[in-house]
Amino acid sequence: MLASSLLATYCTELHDDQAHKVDKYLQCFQLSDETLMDVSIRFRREMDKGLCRDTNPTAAVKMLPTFVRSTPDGTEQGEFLSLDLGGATFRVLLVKVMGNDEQKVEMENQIYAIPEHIMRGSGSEVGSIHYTQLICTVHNKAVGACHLPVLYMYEFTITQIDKIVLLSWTKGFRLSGVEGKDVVSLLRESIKKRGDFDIDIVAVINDTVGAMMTCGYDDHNCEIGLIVGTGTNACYMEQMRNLELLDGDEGRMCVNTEWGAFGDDGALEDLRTDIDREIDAGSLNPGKQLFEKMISGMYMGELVRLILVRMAKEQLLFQGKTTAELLTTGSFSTNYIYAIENDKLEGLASTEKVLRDLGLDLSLEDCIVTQRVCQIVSTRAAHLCAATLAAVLRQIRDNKAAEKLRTTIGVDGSVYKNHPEFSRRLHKMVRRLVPDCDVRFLQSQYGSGKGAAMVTAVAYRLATQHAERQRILNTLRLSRAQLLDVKERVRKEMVRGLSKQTHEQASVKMLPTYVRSTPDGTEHGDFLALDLGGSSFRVLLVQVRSGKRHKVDMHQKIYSIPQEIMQGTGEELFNHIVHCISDFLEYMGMKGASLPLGFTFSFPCHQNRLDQGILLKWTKGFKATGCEGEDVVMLLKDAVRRKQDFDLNFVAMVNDTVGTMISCGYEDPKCEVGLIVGTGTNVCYMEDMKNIELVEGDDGHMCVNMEWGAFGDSGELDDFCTQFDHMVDASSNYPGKQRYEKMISGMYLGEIVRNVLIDFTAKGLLFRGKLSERLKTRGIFETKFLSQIERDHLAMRQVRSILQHLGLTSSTCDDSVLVKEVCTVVARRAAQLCGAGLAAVVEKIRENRNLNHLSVTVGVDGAVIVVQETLQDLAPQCQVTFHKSEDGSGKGAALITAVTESSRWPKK
Ligand code: 0WK
Ligand code: 0WK
Ligand code: BGC
Ligand code: BGC
Repeated sequence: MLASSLLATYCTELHDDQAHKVDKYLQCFQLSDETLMDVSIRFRREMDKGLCRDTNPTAAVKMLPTFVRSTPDGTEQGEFLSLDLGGATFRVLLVKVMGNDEQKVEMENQIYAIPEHIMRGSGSEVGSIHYTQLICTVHNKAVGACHLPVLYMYEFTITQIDKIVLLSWTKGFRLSGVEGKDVVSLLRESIKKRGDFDIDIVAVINDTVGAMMTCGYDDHNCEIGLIVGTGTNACYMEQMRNLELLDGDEGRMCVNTEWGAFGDDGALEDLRTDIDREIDAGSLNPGKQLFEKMISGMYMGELVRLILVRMAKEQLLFQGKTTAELLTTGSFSTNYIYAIENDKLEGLASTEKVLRDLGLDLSLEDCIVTQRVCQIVSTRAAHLCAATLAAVLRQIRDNKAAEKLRTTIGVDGSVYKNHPEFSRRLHKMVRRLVPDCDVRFLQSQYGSGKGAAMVTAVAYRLATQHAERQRILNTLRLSRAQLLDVKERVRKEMVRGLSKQTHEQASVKMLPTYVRSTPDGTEHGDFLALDLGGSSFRVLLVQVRSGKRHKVDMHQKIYSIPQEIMQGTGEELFNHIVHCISDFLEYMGMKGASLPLGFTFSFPCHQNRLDQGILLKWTKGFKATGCEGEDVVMLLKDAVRRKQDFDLNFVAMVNDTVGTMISCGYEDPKCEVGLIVGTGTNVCYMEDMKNIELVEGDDGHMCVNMEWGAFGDSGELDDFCTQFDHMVDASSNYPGKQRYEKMISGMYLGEIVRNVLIDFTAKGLLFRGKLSERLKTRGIFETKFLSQIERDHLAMRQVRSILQHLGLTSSTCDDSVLVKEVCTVVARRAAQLCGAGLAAVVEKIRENRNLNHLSVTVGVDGAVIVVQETLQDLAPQCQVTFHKSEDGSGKGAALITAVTESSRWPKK
């Protein structure tokens, strides 16, 4: 034994000489940062090939989907049996997961060695009987014959979470009759053959996934799993949109990279040394798992042995002598390396012991050289692992479009755990290769068994949560029968609104507008138009030219209506309106001009003639006092008089739906319906005079402003109203009013979504049950977010940035998918309800005219939705074209003024 004092004196300079000699000899094993960066870039390319549907079949790195779509969030719970077939051992575990406040995991397990003859025997007989025997002992001891979800993990292709086809054996395994087979049914068969217990195999995962999930339970940032043990491999949470092998773009799924096969297509040929080729040639699977053979524990010791043999043969070691032991494959175990590299002096002592046990006659130099060889081989392994890990980290960073990525890697495996320097070297090189990633390495304390239990617990949690979410969302999903029912009910209310007898009680008021036809192109002149909509006030100069020059030119200015004006006194509101008109006339240099004026006023008004409108009630955000029951034309004129700044030649007042219909009718004479879906919603259409009992005369047509926003105010929609509709109504300006509008229009959709999100969060179905203060704020989830999020091509990360804007900074990718689903469901219901109402309208027009087939155009305005699909389905005999109004209804108001001026219609 070399005395330690002796060692100390000799070491330093002797050590450096020998080390230098070895460094020179093993230059090809020492990879520069540039080379490692290049390996990282090559691996990233391989990842893309594996993810891509076309190149996957030929890709060396298979990027296998795992069907694990989410990591633990701490609410998981249940009892599970876990089977963990790892590199070196087989474990059977009983895992108890206590979620929520307790948040702890209790485990009982037993570890079994896997005899060589089992590893190399035939799969069906030997393997399964052996395992089932072991399972039985744990199972019966723990729980007796009850059904417990079982986890089983190895490297194979997963087609669904419990159907597993083994791609190829790796490491020391070579059982016959298993590759290409579904290992779950093999296990089920063996258990059935035994017949003394039964287990319910719920999920099968790879050990990297187990490691990620095990660590994910304690650190929710964990989205990568790394194994450096007998074999090596990594998995990570990839964006579904990059997983071309599977359908669906939303959310994430864990991908098992199977990076052990990196290089099997020659991608590492320039870096593999002769020693690597010798290892591969002598392995169970030549040409396969080439990257693994440069890194993992099954091969590291052998790499060192082959180098020592070569150096001995080249007289660089052991005075050129070798021994039968040294020449024996596998005689230099990787465990030796852990001891040899323990620390300089102790390590040297271990080196001496290992080499003496190999029958070698040796010197201090030989020990120092051997120690250096171990260092070089294990350092290369750590650095190569860092290079491929860096590629995975960059992929995740780019997926998140994050400046700086902060993430956690769950690690397991005997090399990472037992090698004294491996983890430090790995961390250091990762930091050097991806300095913009803040990476935490979390060593798995309990092996993948716990993680495997997590997968099932998470799968159960996801399934339970999904079922609960769908149960709630189903209350917002309408069937065709329900939509047909809505159509019938709207139709019934239309008839009640038109009839003198039932008009008062009808919720849909069917207000006559005194607009008797659509423009015919003869309109001509300059007009002033005012357009008080839902979200803004416009003043327009509209120049209508008839004949050949048939066109409309417009100059307009848009003014906002501050909340305090909307909800102040009527006088303040109309003063504000007059102030804007004055500003516009100033801006247009038309102060002295007195042009005929048309006023679009988008609120329910009873009209007895075109230039008068009694406001029935305010809707949307308006609440100005002293207006309801008043003639708003008079209120405007009073305000003009108060201002004494200009005069108005008031001609017509129309609802915005009428303005929109007329505006679109100017381009498309078939436009006989006006639809607004904006802050509020409403429809008008050309009705037969004979059906409008409130107005004298049966000839011809008149446009009727349905004010359909109020449909449901007499309970017609109660059986469709959800808890969320009731919440929105209760906190609105007019509880119990405008019920249909509150299920369709822009002022309310965001609020419905916000209330659903709050309910989901309160039930722990979203945002991990953590509600942000901002989300509690009424109106914070604007409807514009809904339409943005709903937009198909909007990537999840944009959804996330909207959620971040709402103070939901810790929302996950899954949360974004769910928020998008809620937006889609709420928007779709609004579109369908609107479509059902419109189907009632166009069907009425068709029946009014005894037509089998009606072709009609609907002029549309407002910032929200399209309803084609439902309308086509519920009114198949009507061919409806939607004409988006580009110029707003102000133009319509001007055209009506023009028609009135040309006294083509009676004012009343
Ligand atoms: C412990 C895990 C097991 C994994 C093993 C890898 O529980 O699933 O396969 O680590 O390390 P090895 O046993 O190959 O060193
Ligand atoms: C633009 C029209 C206006 C109408 C508005 C509705 O010119 O008359 O009231 O659309 O959309 P909102 O402003 O409510 O989104
Ligand atoms: C297998 C992987 C496994 C890794 C670590 C490799 O040989 O192919 O599926 O994750 O070893 O155990
Ligand atoms: C009003 C209607 C208007 C609609 C669209 C509703 O709140 O009652 O008059 O047409 O909003 O702006």
